[in-house]
Amino acid sequence: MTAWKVPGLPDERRCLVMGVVNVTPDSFSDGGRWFDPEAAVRHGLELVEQGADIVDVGGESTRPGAARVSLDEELRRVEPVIRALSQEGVPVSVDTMRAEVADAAVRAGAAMVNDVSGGLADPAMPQVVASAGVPYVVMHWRGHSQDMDGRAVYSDVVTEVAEELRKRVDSVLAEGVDERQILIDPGLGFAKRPEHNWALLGGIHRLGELGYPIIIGASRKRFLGRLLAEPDGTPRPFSGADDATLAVTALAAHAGAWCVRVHHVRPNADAVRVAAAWRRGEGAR
Ligand code: PMM
Repeated sequence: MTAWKVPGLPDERRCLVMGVVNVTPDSFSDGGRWFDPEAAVRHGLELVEQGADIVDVGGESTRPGAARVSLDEELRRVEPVIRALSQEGVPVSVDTMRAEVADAAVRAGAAMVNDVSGGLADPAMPQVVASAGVPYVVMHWRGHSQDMDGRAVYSDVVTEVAEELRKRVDSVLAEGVDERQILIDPGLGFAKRPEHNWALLGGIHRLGELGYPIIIGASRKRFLGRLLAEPDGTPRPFSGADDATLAVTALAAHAGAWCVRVHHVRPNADAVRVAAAWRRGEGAR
C-alpha cells in the first residue's frame, strides 16, 4: 500500500505503526508511566510485540501549556532507552526539537529523528540530520507549547499548513538534508483547534501533493475527546478515546498515510491491516 521506500525503516506494503514511549513525568496521556528507563525499555519491547514497526522515544512533553525541560535532563531521559532498544534491533525514532539530543540519539542507535518543530526550534537541527543521513520528520509547528493555542488562527488551514510545511522542507533541503530523508506531518493539536485537525485529516490528499510520506499523530488527542463530548459539553477523557483513535487510523491509512503514531499499538496495527486489505480489495475485480 505504501509506495514509499524510506531508507533504514521497514518497507511494508501497508501504513507503518509508530508506537509511542514518552519518558516524561507529564505527557498528556501516558505521563509518568514509563519515566523509569527500565520500564520505558520494557514498554518499547511490548509495543514491538504488539505490532509496532518503529518506537518513538521522547523525553520532553509537548502537551499544551507544557514547560521545556533542560538539555541535560532530556538527554538523561532518552539516551539509555534509545541505546537499549536499538541494541535489541528495534527501529527507534527520537522525538526531540534539540539538535544535540538528536545527535546523541543517532549515536546511541536511533534510526530516525522526529522533530515536532520541523527545524524551527533549533537552527542546528537540519545540519545534524543531514550528516546523520537518517529519515527526518518535519512536523507543522508554530511555536512552543506554552503559547501554541493562541497561534491556532487560519483562514484556510489545509492551504496554510501545506504552504508552511513546503517552506520548512525547502529550508532543511537547503541546509543539506536529502529529499529521501523527509517525512511530513500536519501536527494535529499543535496550534490547531478541533476543526483545523478535522480539515487536515480530510485534506490529507492535498498534503500528499507535497510529494513526501505523511505521518499522522491523532492518538488520544484532545480533539477526539471533544468530538465524543457528553451532551453537556464535558469532553471524553483521553482514556475513552482509543476507539476513536482506531477509526482515525483506519481512515488515514486508507487515505494513504505512510505511518500513524499511536499509544495503544495492537488495535491500531490491526486497523492498518484492515485498511491495506480494503485498498487491495479496491484494486481487485
Ligand atoms: N504528537 C505528540 C508528540 N510528538 N510527533 C509527531 N511526528 N506527530 C505528532 O502528532 C506528535 C509527535 C504529542 O503527543 P503525546 O504527548 O500524546 O505523545
